[in-house]
Formats: sequence, C-alpha cells, structure tokens
Amino acid sequence: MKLSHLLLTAAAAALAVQGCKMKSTESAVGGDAASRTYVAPGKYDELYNFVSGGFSGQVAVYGIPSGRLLKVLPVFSVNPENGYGYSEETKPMLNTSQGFIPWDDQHHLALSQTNGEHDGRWLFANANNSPRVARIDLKAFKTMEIIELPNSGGNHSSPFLTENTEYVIAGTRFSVPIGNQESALDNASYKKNFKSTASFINIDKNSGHMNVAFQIILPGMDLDLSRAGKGPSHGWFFFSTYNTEQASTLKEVNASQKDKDFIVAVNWKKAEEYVKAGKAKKMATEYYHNTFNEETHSATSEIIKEVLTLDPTELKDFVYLIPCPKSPHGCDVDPSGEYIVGSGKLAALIPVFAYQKFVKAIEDKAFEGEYNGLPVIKYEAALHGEVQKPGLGPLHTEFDGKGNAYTSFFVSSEIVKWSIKDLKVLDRVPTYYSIGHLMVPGGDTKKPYGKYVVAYNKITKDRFLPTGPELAQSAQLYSIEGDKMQLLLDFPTIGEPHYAQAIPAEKIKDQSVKFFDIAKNKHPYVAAGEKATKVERKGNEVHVYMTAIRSHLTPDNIEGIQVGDDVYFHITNLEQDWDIPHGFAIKHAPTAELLVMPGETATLKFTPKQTGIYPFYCTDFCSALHQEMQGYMRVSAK
Ligand code: CUK
Ligand code: CUA
Repeated sequence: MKLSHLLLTAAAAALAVQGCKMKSTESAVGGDAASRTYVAPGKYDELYNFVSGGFSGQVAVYGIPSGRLLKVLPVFSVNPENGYGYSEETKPMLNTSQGFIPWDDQHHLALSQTNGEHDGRWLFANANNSPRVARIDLKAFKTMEIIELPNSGGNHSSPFLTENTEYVIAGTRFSVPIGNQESALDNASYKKNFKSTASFINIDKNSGHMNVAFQIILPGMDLDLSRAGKGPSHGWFFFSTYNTEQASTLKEVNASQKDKDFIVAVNWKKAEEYVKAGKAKKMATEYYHNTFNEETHSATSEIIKEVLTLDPTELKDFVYLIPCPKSPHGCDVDPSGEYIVGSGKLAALIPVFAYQKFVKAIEDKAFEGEYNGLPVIKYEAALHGEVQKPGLGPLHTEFDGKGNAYTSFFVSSEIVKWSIKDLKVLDRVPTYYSIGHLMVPGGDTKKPYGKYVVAYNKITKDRFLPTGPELAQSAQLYSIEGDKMQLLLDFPTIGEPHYAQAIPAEKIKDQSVKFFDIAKNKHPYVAAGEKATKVERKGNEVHVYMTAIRSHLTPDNIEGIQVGDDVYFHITNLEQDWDIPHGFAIKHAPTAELLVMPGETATLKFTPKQTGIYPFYCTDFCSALHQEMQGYMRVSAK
C-alpha cells in the first residue's frame, strides 16, 4: 500500500511542521449537539443519506441528523437476507462477460440531477473491481439496472454525472490494454499498450435506461476522480490523474516522480458532435447490460457486442490537460461552475482553476507542450490561485453554496473550510480519524442544501465499543450553519464508506412505493390468487406456483418430488398493503431465503439430494399466525 504508507510516514512530520493542535473531542462537540441530532421516536429524519458500502458492495441508507441506519440496498453483492443474487429473478443482475460475479467494491454515488439539482429519481453507483455502473430506483429503493464497461480496469472515476443527467461518466483507474489484450509489465510496455478510458453512459430521460454512448480512449495515466462542469462550464468534464509517469509499478519512486500530474478536461459536447458526425470508430467487444423489469419482476441480461470509441489524439480539440500538483485525487467543481478544485494527495496546497481562464488559455493557445499527443495548458494560465498550507493530504472538496469550500485531509485528519474567492482558510475541525470523503448535502450540485458536512473516516480506533480487530466504520456529522464547524454526532456505517449523497426527505419520501399492484404482475409464474396455485412437472423440472398471504402458504403439502428434481418455488405475495413482505425458506436449500414484497413474485430453485420430508416456512414475522405459515415437501427416491 504505497500511498497510505507514504502518507502515514509523512503524517507525524506533517503534524509537527503544521503545529496542528488536535483539540479534544469534547471541546469540538457543539453544546447543543444532542438536541440537534435527536429525532424523537416516531419522527422522521430531515435528510436521506445514501452512503457507498465500499467492500460490502452495497449501498446503505441513513437518516440525517440521527445517523440511524434505514436500509441496506443490495447492488453489487449477493444478499442472502432477501435473496438478491440468489432468486432466479435477480441472478441475471450480477451477470458479466466473465460470468456471474457475486461481489464488488462500491465507492461513489450520484443522485440524478435536473438543472444541476438533485431530483430524487435515481441513484447511480459504481463497481470498482469488475467495472460496472448500477442504477437504483428511488421509488422502490431497488437496483434496476447494471451495465458493464468494456476496456476498463478499476472503475473508480465513476459514476459522476452531468447537470441534467444526460450522461453518467465512468473513468478507468487502472489503465489496461484495450480489448483484453495481454502485455509485458514494464514501463515501456505500459506507455505503448495501456490506455485509460472515459465511458459516457447515456441516460434515457424517461426510463433512466443506460447505454454506453461512446468511450474516449486516452493515454494510460490512471483516471482517479471526476466531476462535470455546471452552469457556464456545462459541456465539460474534468478528471484527475495520478500516474502521468506511465509507470507499470507504482512504488513511490515511480508514480510520484513528477511535480505535477494532470486534470483531464473533456469537452463532451464536442465529443458528442464527433459521434453524431460519424467520426467514432466501432470496436468489437462484449459486455453485459442487465435490466430488472418492473412488470415481470424479473431481470434479463443482454449482451452488447460493439462500442464506439473516440481517439482525442486524432480528433483534435476536445481533450486538454491542466497540470495539477502531485498525484491529485479529488477533482471538484464549485456550485457556480466557475472553479475547479484539484487535490494533490502529496501536495501542501490546493490548486483552484478558473473555468474562464481555462477557456481563454485554449483560445490564446497558452500551451506548455504536449503529452502523448494531447495539448497541455500552462498551469498559471488556468490557475485561479492556490490555498496555501491548508493541511496535509487533501482528498476531496464539497461546497455550501455560500462561497465556501470544505476539503478533507487524510494525513492531518481534519476538515478545512476555506473561501473560494480569496482562498483563505477560515476554519478547521479534527476528524476521528483520517477522513476520506466528505459530503455536504447537495454539495456537488448548483444549489447545495448545506447545513451539515459529514466525514467518512478511514480509521475508527476508540470511537465505539471495541468489537475485536475489526471495528465498525465511522461517519461524523458536523454543523456548518455557523462560522465555525461543530461536531454533532458519530455514527457507525457498514462496509467502508467512500462518497455519499444526501437529499431532503421531501424529495423522496412521498413517492415511495408501498406495494406492487398484483393485477399488473406479469411474472410468467405468477399465481395471482390461491386458485391459481399448482404444482407442474416438466420432465426433471417441477414448478410450484405458491402464494403467501397472512397466514398461510398455498400449497402447503407438496408430494411427488423425486431426488435430483429441480424444484422451482415461485412465491407470489398476495398482500396489497405496506410493509407486509413474506419470506420463504426450505430446509437444506443451499442458497438463501426469499423475501417477497407485496404484489411481487420471486423464485427459489432447490434440488433436493436426499429422500425425506423438507419443512418450509415464512421467515418474516408477518402476523399473529406467522408461525402457521409453514408446510412440507415430500421427496421420494427416483
Ligand atoms: S476514493 Cu475513497 S477516499 Cu475510492 Cu472516492 Cu477518495
Ligand atoms: Cu408470512 Cu410470516
């Protein structure tokens, strides 16, 4: 772990140099913190906080300001708790060109936007390891779509979106050779064969459906994070890079040689024109697009065999590089769309670029040279200014819409508030400990909600009761209403949280789906009433059309099954009421349970290996007669 090693060794020295006074927690906690985070029993939180689940592969939903966990949304990892990835209906969601993949690493989230503001329709999430992007529907809080990205390795700079959700953009963190080619692993081969790709995923305005519109093939340099321009800079997209040395091994000596890496500025409107004009190249490939159908309550996979690519070294004038000090990580655009903040992890300053100056620099051809065929703008020509000595290890920046920026500092473990206009540090608060991302509700939009900043920390040591070597992950809520930031609350999170999003509750809560209309259920194996239940044999396959309603499962005695039969239990939940799921589990099924929502049909496949009697039951305590929701399956010898 090169970076963390480097940063941690730098930490002690850094703190000494800085004379950073670590205040005690007590003095940093606001006096009225309890009343400001207390949400009385029966009351709702003010905001939904969607938090990436890191290596859990899922997304967690918390209430703010209470920090209460409201839901874990399964996205990229199987979830035996509700059958996601185990039921026949959801298995296709995790299909990829390399087969079924039951896990991933989830880092960033983006709420859909209209006119640069969160609209509460969808949430997009990245899979970092096996490059994919998911769309979650916020009416039903359900993963509806997962699209795989070809020509990508480490889908980290993802998903970030344009101000009207025209595109979700995904950049490769690990440059790889295009088209699954192999290559020797040395610097010369990296330079020659490795490429970074930026995928532009088009989003259908009405359905939200994703489609890889085109990919920009860039020289290998490892895209790390990114943001779309907004307002005046709408039409541009900015990525940070950290391996412009093009080293195949990132041992310290290699990747941090250079004084500056780049921010890659992409004029996506121009790229769009090139695509429309037929200038993109068709490339044969293979990737999966998995969609969950609301009417059949089932997912299907589609295999796509072609992708359009643009080469910015051939088609000029839509990709420019801005030098940015020392291995930038975060790359953030302020609410006005005028300023682009780079955060060099190894730099002791924060460079802020001005969009107008950047545009002028292109007009004036204020270039310092080329990098692998791409024009490099002069640092000073695009620079608005630098925040001097802000702290150590700057990572990410969010905004409050009042002209202030909040940057997280991993090494000096703090949030620093500074003024965008005059680049003065205004305030700093310690985080416990080593903050990664931070999030101001709406802080990435044109109109931040402000009020709070939440720190998502990398180290939890001593914040919660010890639970062995592995501690819960830690988030911290601060008030940013006054001039000084105030710590209000610690709350534990699942997985490892990276980026998060938050949105006022009103934008989501009233549209929440309470149950699915059974009359509209078009599942091929639905039993829309108890009369439609049956057991059907087709050779080796047995299909059980079963219904669940308080308080029985129908049929509840199943005979005629033989060892080795593939038994499909299709459970339709007949309830038409809120919060009445029924569960289904059968003895020795080596998969998971099903948790079937009202009006939905879900299927568990089970192949019994032994003769005997197999009890099955409802797992969700649904009524006074919940215990009576049970039955038996008899399995005979072949
Ligand atoms: S990364 Cu986690 S702290 Cu993957 Cu956005 Cu910066
Ligand atoms: Cu249905 Cu318990």
